Amino acid sequence: MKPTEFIWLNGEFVKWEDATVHVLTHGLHYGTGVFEGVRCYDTAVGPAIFRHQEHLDRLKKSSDLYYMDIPYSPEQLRTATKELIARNGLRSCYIRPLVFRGYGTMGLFPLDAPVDVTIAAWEWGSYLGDEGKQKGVRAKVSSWRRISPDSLIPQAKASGQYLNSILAKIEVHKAGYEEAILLDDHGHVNEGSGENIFVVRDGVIATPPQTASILDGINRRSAITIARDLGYEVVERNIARAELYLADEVYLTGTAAELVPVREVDDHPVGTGQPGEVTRAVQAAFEDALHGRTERYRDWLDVVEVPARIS
Ligand code: PPE
Repeated sequence: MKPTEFIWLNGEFVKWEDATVHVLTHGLHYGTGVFEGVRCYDTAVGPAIFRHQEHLDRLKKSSDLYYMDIPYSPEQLRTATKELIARNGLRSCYIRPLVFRGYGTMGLFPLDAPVDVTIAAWEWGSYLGDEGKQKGVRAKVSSWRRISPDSLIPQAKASGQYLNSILAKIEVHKAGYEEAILLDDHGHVNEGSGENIFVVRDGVIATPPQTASILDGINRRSAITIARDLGYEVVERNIARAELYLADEVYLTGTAAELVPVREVDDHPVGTGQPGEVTRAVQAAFEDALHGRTERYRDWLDVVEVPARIS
């Protein structure tokens, strides 16, 4: 991780190394936090945050679902994020807002614990590697099922819920694969450990529906819009595990990962074993949108005003 100068913590810009918490912080013990992963790109109109408002809205919804009142409005967080990027002199970065139960009480009743908020931003390259983005990654179906809606809230981006993704990630990593694919409690294909999933068969793109236990990915939505704008048919439906092996193409989307082709699942090559035509077309248009190169998706960008450097 490449440190920057400042982190925003409860309304103030503090030095990176001073953004610390007490060891008895509630969220550290019970995972009582919600977060976002957001990216900012260096575009022709300046550093621009991709679909910032949607990320702020999801942060608010995740917080509400876990009964945490964020003591700042989405607009205040939006302004703070932009100022953080400018103050750190960043042009492109990954942004991590986190809302968590802080220090003061212990035990499972959390409503008396304070709610702390922090935003960090730093340069973070390709999540699954540059080569993965180009040539595709090798994935394995994890033996861990995606969290069930009977036990947690899959649509919330909550810290504690990520222990599920972490178990899946460790399992496949130890087995020599780059990414995990999780099935849901019905045995349907659900997600990657930190990405939504798309399967292409006979030119039609399919992705698990909102009624599955997916995280409602912002890049999932963008990739659906882009694929439809390119003229592809996109359907939201349940996907059987075997379809991963029979698919012509498979790809993943997420903020950290962006759009990554999957070239193998469980040692079966996907299609030709190389990123296919549909994946390449959607990936190229998606990259253009992220980097602000497409007028049509210009309103997905929240441009950061960078002050002239004072020397
Ligand atoms: N599913 C999960 C479980 C998930 O964590 C993410 C994002 C997605 C789908 C895609 O959502 P979206 O980014 O809105 O398109 N994962 C974040 C955290 C990754 C991490 O390692 O931390 C991310 O990509 O920022």
